[in-house]
Amino acid sequence: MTAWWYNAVIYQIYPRSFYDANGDGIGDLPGIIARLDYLQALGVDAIWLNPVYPSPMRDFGYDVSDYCDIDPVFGDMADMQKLINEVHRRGMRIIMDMVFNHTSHQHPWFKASVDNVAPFADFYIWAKNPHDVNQLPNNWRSAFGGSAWRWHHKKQAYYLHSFLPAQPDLNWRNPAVEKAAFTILDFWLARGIDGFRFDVINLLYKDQHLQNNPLRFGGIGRPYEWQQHRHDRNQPETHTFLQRLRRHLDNAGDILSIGEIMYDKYETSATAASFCGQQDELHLTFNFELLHARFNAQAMHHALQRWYQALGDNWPSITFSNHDFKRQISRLGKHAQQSKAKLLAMLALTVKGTPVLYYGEEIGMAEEPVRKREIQDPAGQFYWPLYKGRDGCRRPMCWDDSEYGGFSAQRSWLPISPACAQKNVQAAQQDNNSLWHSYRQLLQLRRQTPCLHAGEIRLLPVKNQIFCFERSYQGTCLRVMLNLSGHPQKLSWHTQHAEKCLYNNQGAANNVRPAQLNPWQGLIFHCQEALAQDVLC
Ligand code: TEU
Ligand code: CA
Repeated sequence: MTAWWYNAVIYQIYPRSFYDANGDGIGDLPGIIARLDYLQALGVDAIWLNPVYPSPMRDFGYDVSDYCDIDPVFGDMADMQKLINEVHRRGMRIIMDMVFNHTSHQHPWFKASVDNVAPFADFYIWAKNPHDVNQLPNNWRSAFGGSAWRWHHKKQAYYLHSFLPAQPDLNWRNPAVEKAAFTILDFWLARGIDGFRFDVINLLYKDQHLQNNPLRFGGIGRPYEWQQHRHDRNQPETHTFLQRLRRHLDNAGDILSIGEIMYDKYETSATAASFCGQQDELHLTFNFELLHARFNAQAMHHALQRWYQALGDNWPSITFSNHDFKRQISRLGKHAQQSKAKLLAMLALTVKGTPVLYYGEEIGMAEEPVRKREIQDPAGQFYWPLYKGRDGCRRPMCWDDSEYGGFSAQRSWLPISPACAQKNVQAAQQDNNSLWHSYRQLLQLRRQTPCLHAGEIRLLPVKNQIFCFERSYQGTCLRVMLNLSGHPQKLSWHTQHAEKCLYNNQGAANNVRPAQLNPWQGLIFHCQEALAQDVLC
């Protein structure tokens, strides 16, 4: 039996911003339930929710204070159970976010750890410099600014926080932590959850001796990036832990584990791939190299080729957006955004791998930074104006052109984007030429065409800015040709055979053997396997 996620398309929902059912300005679980029919009609197979657990919301849910409940702002356990059931009733799946590197400082474990209550005293990473208590234990830095250490007066020790001081890091060298984590997984599995997205999973283990990270001379960006993260990430123990995690989940059934691997621009997606192991660690990991790749044929080709090579027999995930990065359409340059977005949708949904889409991507929601006084993201508050934070990609979903974007009955937690008046679900559904219709058609085509989700892939050399690849499966061969340029590009296509066009992102699919591709045009053809070798796009 093939695991469910091989041929699935996952849709990421940022729950605060999807749909507000009770009119308090914040999205919630009943809101997601109310929009499941929309997602089913769009044609996605699974949803991934960012954290919805009780939380003081310093990092909007990535600071969990109880892993086995729902924050009242989103609803309650009954709403969650209803959501799980309603998702399943539609033949869809649901993935929860698991934040195991750290908890909230409000979590009872942390409070008990501070008070040295057994068995929690060593649940977190506490340290003291033996020579001088006034000195930080080492030079590690927090991703959200400043030192990664904070002095705790009551405990008379420093604790480690890789993110906010309100997010103390758990001590994974303590076996009781792993045990507690598996109990949490079991809690959600018993309620029908189909998979987990594991937050910054390569950060769980830190160097046992807390050695200083080597500096990175000439580093750019945040001071966090001015050092090599040799001792606060990617420790060998992570791999053996992930093997235990994999066995635990596989024993529980057909459960997906997809890991977020934190790596910087000095590393490649091979780092992310390494946490899939020999198909015995995570099922999938995210590849941010693809997300940051320039929008041209060569860059896409390289990024994908590197990803596939690094993965070997492991299965790829494909993603171009999430809740941490600038929205994809705004990374494509100002010119011809809609045409480029259609092409990128085609790429994401036809290359080999499990696509993970981000809410609003299907209507081309753009990045819209908020004003300084409206900033909610702690990273934006700390680094502004050097870095404006992640609010710009977390604005409420645009459902219609009404005052609050059809998202809520009142002012929302982040302002509704002014662009909602034009770009919204209702308008997109009414316009046959919209990006939304491209997504829907592609999702349908993918579902009906096993070759597009299960097929092997062969990337062809880039020529004339055309990104070209073939998918093959059980005797079927499909050739996808994408013109990633604003110019018409000639095709040197050697076959004499007329071939059936399956999809054309610029109109009807009846254009057999064209001599050229229009600017930003993408086509999918049936090809004959025997011809594959001598075909060059
Ligand atoms: O993100 C990891 C992470 O630190 C970066 O992607 C971060 O968002 C970037 O450096 C910007 O500063 C994960 C979650 O996806 C993110 O939302 C959380 O804030 C973070 O972990 C902490 O849990
Ligand atoms: Ca609400």
